[in-house]
Amino acid sequence: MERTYIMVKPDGVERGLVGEITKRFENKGFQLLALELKAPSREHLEKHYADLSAKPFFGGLIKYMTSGPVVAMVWQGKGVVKAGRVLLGETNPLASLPGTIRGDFALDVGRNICHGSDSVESAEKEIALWFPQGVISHNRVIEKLIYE
Ligand code: 3AN
Repeated sequence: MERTYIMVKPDGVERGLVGEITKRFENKGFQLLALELKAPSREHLEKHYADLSAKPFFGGLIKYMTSGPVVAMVWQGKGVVKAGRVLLGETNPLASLPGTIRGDFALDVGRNICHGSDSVESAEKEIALWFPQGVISHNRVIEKLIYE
């Protein structure tokens, strides 16, 4: 079953949006496999955002991401990587439709509340980086109400 890494960024935690974001993934039917409030180091975030290291906003991004704790989560379910990105909205919140997390709660690309893996491959890399101890696989009794 597909898994993705979702993270509420420091602005989302500070603004009290952890429950709101988590609720949307639960409502959709996805299954929570891991959740932890973390204060990642600069080095850890530089690994997470390694693909963006040449971007002009990289310094500001790392500074913002170390400005407070984040909530790291792993969600599982059918098509969860792509569907998670749909729930989040576009990178630029102003281009995000109402009904999406960024569309409903954010204005600025540099304060866009949440992160979601952009492919199955990067999801597995990010899950290994943020949860090296592994996640909790468990069977839900409601599975037959969600999947045909
Ligand atoms: P996404 O988070 O939607 O996958 P990425 O991976 O392109 O988008 O960017 C990662 C993060 O870098 C974004 N969530 C945002 O916080 C920041 N970012 C992206 N583009 C910009 C930009 N033009 N200016 C400032 N920050 C940016």
